[in-house]
Amino acid sequence: MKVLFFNSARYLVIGIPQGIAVLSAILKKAGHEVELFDTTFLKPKRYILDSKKPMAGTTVYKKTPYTLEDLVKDDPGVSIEEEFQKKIDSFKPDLIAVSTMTINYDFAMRLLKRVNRRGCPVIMGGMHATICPEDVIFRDIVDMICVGEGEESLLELCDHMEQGKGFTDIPNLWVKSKNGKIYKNKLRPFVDLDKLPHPDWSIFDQRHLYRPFMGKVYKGSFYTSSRGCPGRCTYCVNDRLGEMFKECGRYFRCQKPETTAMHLTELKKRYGATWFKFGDDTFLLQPLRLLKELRDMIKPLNILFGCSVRPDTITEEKVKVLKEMGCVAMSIGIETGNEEIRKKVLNRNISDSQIEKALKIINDYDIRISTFNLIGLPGEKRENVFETIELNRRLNVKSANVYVVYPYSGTKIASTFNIVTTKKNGEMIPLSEASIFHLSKMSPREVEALKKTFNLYLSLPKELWPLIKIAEGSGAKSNRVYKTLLKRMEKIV
Ligand code: B12
Ligand code: SF4
Repeated sequence: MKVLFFNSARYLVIGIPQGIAVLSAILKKAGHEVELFDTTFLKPKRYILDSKKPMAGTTVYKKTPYTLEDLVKDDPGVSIEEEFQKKIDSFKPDLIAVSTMTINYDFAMRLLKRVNRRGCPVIMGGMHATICPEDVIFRDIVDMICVGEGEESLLELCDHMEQGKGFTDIPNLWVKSKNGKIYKNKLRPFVDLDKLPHPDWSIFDQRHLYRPFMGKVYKGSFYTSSRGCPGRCTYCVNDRLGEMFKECGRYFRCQKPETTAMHLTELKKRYGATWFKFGDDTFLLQPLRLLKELRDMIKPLNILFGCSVRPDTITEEKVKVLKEMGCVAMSIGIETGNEEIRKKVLNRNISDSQIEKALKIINDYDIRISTFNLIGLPGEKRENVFETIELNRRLNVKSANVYVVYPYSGTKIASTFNIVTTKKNGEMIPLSEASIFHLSKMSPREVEALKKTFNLYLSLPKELWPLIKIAEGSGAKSNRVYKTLLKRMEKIV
């Protein structure tokens, strides 16, 4: 069977999607032929860098000897649909296997509609198909979807298709028959994470491995050693997923240290990867005992890595073990500096003092911290955003990611506030326009202005705050002031 994976990423949003990497490895191992159509490095004709409204607030990083833009500067602008058509015509796939998060879904659908698939069926999997299966299966272009994990289901589907067997009853798949009937099959138990093969990075453009860190460039990408999160934060899909998959096994599971170590060793050997970002939702949920075993196994590899953590999982012992293992960066969700909003609105039962204690430990071990912050939260006022800024300042945070909360389908926030995230034409309201949901007590304009200037308020001395206030505006003077302040901020980083 010939399977064409389709990664519908935005231009230059790099990082190897682990879903495709693992599924490709499984199919190849079983003798199927795999190719990839990936939009990450296809420079759209008439592409203007930075012309789009940003999704996140401005952050600045240490300069590296070369940038991702340098790596793509000689690439010609292309018509993405023509490239897709060429790929279909040359490879002649028996199945197109699409993987998307919600954010990439519309783009994938648009492209699929514009090409002639020569009758090739389409299966869609990934976070969007999992969380919104009803919406996806009713699209004409989609023949099947995978709800949840795809390792066993996609392999079974390909085997059945190749052998000419029926495939309407494969667990985790919803299948549309020729007469339009939809078979919604039961869910299967979670896969055994220790039986997974090494992720297949070979089908990807190797520029995905570009990893700048603190002024140097390394090679590497994502690796996930656990799946699931027991948290029930109201803005996160895990709240819904935990419920959906409760009969499939323990929702949070982790790989044995020897499996993780074996895969990292192989990825270093095959692709020269020395910098990994663990994609685990909350890396330190793993017990100390397992972390110590992992440390002992991967220390000789001499790799550097980053991971995402929740403040309430931080202990000095765990951070020490991670440091010894090669941890150089941690992303940590503060979300808001207002404890009441954090606890009541976001359902994160984490106090300011827990956050402060956690960050102090991480700082003490000289691990670079980047915080995740949300603004535009339900009921939030301007002064609450400043509580978030002040908390980050108190903790001496140098790198803060700030997003306007987006009420994804399937999250508690979306259901509580009856939010529909699609426009009349069926396409999704982009992330960069999240402020129009108007959940906070601020105007969308003010939320956008604070997103833009959050890091200026965080990094620059308070004497400059009146100027930053001017930079919040959108006129010519505000833009001039904004650019000057941005330059000041770049000097500090
Ligand atoms: C790593 C990661 C990233 C990375 C890398 C993305 C990439 N290229 O893969 C980066 C940092 C770039 C990223 C960015 C963002 N991310 Co992110 N990310 C993750 C994370 C932590 C892990 C994903 C992962 O690799 N999982 C492991 C693999 C094995 O699982 P999987 O992809 O789901 O694949 C399995 C199944 O879904 C299925 N499957 C997948 N594809 C297919 C295809 C077929 C055909 C079949 C049959 C099956 C199948 O089989 C796979 C194996 O079981 C998830 C959290 C999570 N738990 O999933 C969030 C997550 C996917 N991200 C999320 C979000 C919101 C974002 C951002 C929008 C954040 C932001 N505000 O900027 C950006 C968007 C970037 C962009 N512009 O495209 C949300 C998505 C919500 C949604 N409704 O889509 C998640 C779920 C986080 C969360 N808890 O809310 N992200
Ligand atoms: S802790 Fe993070 S991954 Fe877990 S539910 Fe909350 S936001 Fe989602």
